[in-house]
Amino acid sequence: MTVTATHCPYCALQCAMSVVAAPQGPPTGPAAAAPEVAGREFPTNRGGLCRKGWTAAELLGHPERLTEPLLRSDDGELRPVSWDVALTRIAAEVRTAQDRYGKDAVGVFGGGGLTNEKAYLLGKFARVALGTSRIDYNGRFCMSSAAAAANRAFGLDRGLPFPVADLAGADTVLLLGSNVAETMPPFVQHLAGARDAGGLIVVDPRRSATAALTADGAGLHLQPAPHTDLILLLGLAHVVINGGHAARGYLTERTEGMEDLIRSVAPWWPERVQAATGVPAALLRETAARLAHSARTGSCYILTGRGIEQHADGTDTATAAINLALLLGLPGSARGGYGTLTGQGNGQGGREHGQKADQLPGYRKITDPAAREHLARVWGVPEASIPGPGLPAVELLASLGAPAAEGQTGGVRCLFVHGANIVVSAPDATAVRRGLQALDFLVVSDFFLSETALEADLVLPVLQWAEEEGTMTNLEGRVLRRRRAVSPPAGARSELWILNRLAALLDAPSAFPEDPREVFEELRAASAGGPADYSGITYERLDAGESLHWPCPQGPDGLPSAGTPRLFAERFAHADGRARLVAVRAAAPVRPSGRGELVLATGRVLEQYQSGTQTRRVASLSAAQPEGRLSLHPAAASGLGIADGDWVRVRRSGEAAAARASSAGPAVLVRAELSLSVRPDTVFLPFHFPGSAAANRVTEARTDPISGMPEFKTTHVIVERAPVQGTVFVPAARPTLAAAPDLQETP
Ligand SMILES: Nc1nc2c(c(=O)[nH]1)N[C@H]1C(S)=C(S)[C@@H](COP(=O)(O)OP(=O)(O)OC[C@H]3O[C@@H](n4cnc5c(=O)[nH]c(N)nc54)[C@H](O)[C@@H]3O)O[C@H]1N2
Ligand SMILES: Nc1nc2c(c(=O)[nH]1)N[C@H]1C(S)=C(S)[C@@H](COP(=O)(O)OP(=O)(O)OC[C@H]3O[C@@H](n4cnc5c(=O)[nH]c(N)nc54)[C@H](O)[C@@H]3O)O[C@H]1N2
Ligand code: SF4
Ligand SMILES: [Mo]
Repeated sequence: MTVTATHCPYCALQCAMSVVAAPQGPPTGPAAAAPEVAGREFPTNRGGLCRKGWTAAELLGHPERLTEPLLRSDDGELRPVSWDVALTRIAAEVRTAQDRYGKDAVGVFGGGGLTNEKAYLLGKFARVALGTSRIDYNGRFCMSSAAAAANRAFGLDRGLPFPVADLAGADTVLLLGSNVAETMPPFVQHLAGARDAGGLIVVDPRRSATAALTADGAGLHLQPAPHTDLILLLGLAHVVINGGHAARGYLTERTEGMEDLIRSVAPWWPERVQAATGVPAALLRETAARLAHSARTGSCYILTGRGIEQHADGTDTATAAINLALLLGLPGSARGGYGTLTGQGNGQGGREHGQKADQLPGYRKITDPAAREHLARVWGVPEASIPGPGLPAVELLASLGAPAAEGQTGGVRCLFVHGANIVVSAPDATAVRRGLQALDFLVVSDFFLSETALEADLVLPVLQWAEEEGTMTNLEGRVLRRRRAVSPPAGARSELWILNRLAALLDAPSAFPEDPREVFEELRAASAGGPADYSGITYERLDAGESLHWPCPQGPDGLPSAGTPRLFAERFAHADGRARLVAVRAAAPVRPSGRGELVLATGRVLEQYQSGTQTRRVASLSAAQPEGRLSLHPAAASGLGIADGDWVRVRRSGEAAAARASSAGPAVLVRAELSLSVRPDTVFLPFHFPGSAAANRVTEARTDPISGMPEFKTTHVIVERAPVQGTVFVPAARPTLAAAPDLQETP
């Protein structure tokens, strides 16, 4: 057996694991023992893994694994074809679409799970081989609000500007809209210090597993009405300022914008905040006092998750959290800090190397002339040939298949999807599926037949985590090596190989190496001098076990830096070195009308990951969470005549649906689970399940004007009892060459 040191395929904690596998052989075949994983010592997980990590080896050699390209034939079925046929067909479709409608008729949708090498080459492929501006990725649904807020406050966005292990010394941690106990279980050990000191403060409308960690004197749970965090944060800032707890010296020395900030929080005294959020004024005061005391005498951190970021005002809400941290003097100090908990495995690296519509590698802006010149040099192409900014994900998806007159650019007509399952995970998913069906050609690269792949004209089988080499950048901005532990099945190909072949067929004017190490060498040069500078990082240094956080420049003396575990100690990244307090204002909260309306919040459960393509195929995980269930408070349920286990229909409430009649999706049909963990005015549904259980059938494509983040966390809905007929759809059902059957309601 061989033992390979690598990291988990799933989330941004990137827990270290060893894969134990039979040497060289493919993981299938009766003779070879199935690969296994074990936790490995590492600062983020300290040997621990969660249930998803422990069972990750089941993805290797899985019977549903794709091993041949599949092309939709005239009868509508997906049928195996050779790689030659597949690639030649793609090149022809790209040429046809671009000749007819212009370069931007071809689009690319990437993912935050791709390695740095794949993300980088995909961005280059779009700009250089396709010449299109139309590229964006699922990180838009994930980190874009927190990123936009950090960029405007600090001049730089690295999720955690400090190593996770620093939290060990914290006596107070304010965790806003993050459920780490289910979304990053090994992370909980880093909260032990704060819990012991009674200082874990969780803000979540639900009594989540993480909120429950505050029990028995370990801390406080603030349970605001959904989508009122901005007001809550303005209220906390109000109390800190009025109580004389603002870090005056720090603010004068290191920040700009205090005057405006004071004015913006003045209208939010605790009793008014209580009326808007439901959080008692006394609890607000207690929280502010605790934070202020800890910031002065101990160690205090403020961390945010998707619960406050995935809103149509997510950038402003994340900004309000940063403002509070700055008021307390935390960012860049030895007394604590602020950070956001990045979600996807390479959610950090994936947002740095050019998959984003407005971005070039190294976290450079695509509109910056110097950045364009630099990339033009690295790529060996004229600067003018690099397209300008494209469309953020929701707009890109809204443009799919939009008609255009001959010779004019309309919407995207031909789309490449790499590492996202948008039929399940994008807002207003019914409209997204319609958009995919309106395309002239859809190419999906995946290793399983995801719900999005089921819509494709061509599916390309690619490599998964333990079959490939590359790098990932975790939630701390630490660059890690992903290593090949097993041989891929014959027939599957790496995405680097695919992009290399397609670039050649499209006569691309630059090289597209297929060797990950070579791609990383190019990425080093491409990122050099940018905010996310990787030029001092090499596979050799990573393989030697060095811990390297970006920025890690190659110094002028030729000596690489030791990386930057902690940012902002001396200065922030704005030209003048100072952070910006950006005054933000809250709109009046929109409460459910009371006419049977409830607020739907969506999110995650421990055993399922994202759209579920992977975890729904792991037996023990899908046994633990076989279907999406709607958490409903017993008081709300009895008013609606709903009992535990009843089937319920969830649809957008009348007004919202009528206003957007064209996009009003069909209802969600799931079973209700009565639970005291949700407020009586709120229901919760995980988004991991497809078909009639898909939460995103009812979410709307309403976005934050700054970040383009969709409003995933609040949708006003009507919930009714719904007798259903037909077999219960078991998501892990196989074979999967047919679409998941929708449940039918009895007439
Ligand atoms: N098991 C599992 N783990 C995962 C993932 C997964 O799919 N499954 N995905 C990974 C990824 S990509 C991400 S982005 C992270 C996400 O990790 P988290 O941010 O922890 O996950 P969510 O469940 O989306 O949301 C967190 C909490 O926000 C709360 N919430 C909802 N609305 C509001 C609100 O208005 N205000 C406040 N304060 N809270 C609210 C929800 O009740 C929920 O408990 O998880 C990563 N880890
Ligand atoms: N309602 C609601 N919707 C949400 C959210 C929410 O909280 N509520 N959260 C949002 C968030 S934070 C996120 S991150 C998104 C995630 O949503 P998705 O983008 O759908 O994420 P995944 O399910 O991880 O999809 C990744 C797909 O790519 C495949 N894949 C994995 N690795 C690779 C690779 O290396 N190459 C290729 N080609 N394919 C690969 C997987 O098999 C899977 O089919 O969902 C968003 N949608
Ligand atoms: S916490 Fe995240 S990285 Fe760690 S084992 Fe679980 S899914 Fe994998
Ligand atoms: Mo995410």
